[in-house]
This record gives sequence, structure tokens and C-alpha cells, in this order.
Amino acid sequence: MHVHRYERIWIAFGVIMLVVFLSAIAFASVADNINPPSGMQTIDPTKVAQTPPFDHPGLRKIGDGRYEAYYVAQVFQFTPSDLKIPVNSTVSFYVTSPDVVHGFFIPNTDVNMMVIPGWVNTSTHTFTKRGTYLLICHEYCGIGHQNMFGKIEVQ
Ligand SMILES: [Cu+2]
Repeated sequence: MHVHRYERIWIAFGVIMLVVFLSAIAFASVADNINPPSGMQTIDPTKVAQTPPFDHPGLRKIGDGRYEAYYVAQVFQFTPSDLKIPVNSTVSFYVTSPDVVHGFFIPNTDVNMMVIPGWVNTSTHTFTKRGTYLLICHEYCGIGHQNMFGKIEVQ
């Protein structure tokens, strides 16, 4: 079978690029020790309910207008499901899961995380507008996934 010279060059180019990209991924995952993006906090997923501060999830005031919110994402709910905060609060969210991978997404903010069992993921946002924000799971987590949501009331 005759393969045209330009076709051979193009196939070689494609194979070389594939090898280059796969090598870059392999190198990055080993050299940079790639992990889920978070504060690199780990937690035993079988002991979330006994591990502080996730044994009492909820809001903690840490300063003037500054809060920490500890969330447990579990099939098929967020705990707490309803959070009330004053307007112009800066909230650092800490989220973990005792079961499967969930999502933690607050539309119209930059809070968009993957919740992975064994890890505590974090994100911080300042709520400058009053209103009710939806909190949704955007990683398919099972048969009741579409019912997994919460709300954040900024008052
Ligand atoms: Cu889900």
C-alpha cells in the first residue's frame, strides 16, 4: 500500500505530538505531585462525623465580617442545608464527603469545587449582594443527585 509522503509526515507529526502531550502529563503528575486542588487537608472519610470541625458542621465567626463555613456533602444533601450570613461577609467554605464524589457550586460566584472523600476542599467568597444563593451538587453522585441542593441567604 502506498502512503503519500505528505500523509506520512502528517501521521508522524500526530504521533510525535501525542507522545509529547502524554509525556507532559506523566511528567507533571509525578514531578508536581498532582492532587485535588485544596488546602491539601486530608480527613478519614469513615470518621467525618467524629472529626472536628465536621462533627458540628455550620458557620463559625472568625472576625469582623469573616466566617468559616464547614459543610458535609453526603448522598443526597448538604449539611448545613441553609446558611444565613450578613451582606459583605467573606466566607471560607470547607467541604468534605464521607461517601462519594460530590460537587459544591454556588452559581453567580466563583465557588465551584469538587468534593472528594478523604479531602477537605476550600474556597473563599465575599457576598456583596443580598439575596438567596443556590448551592448545588454538580457532580453526578447517584439516584437522588438532582435533589441535592442547599441555600445561602445573604441578609
Ligand atoms: Cu450530586
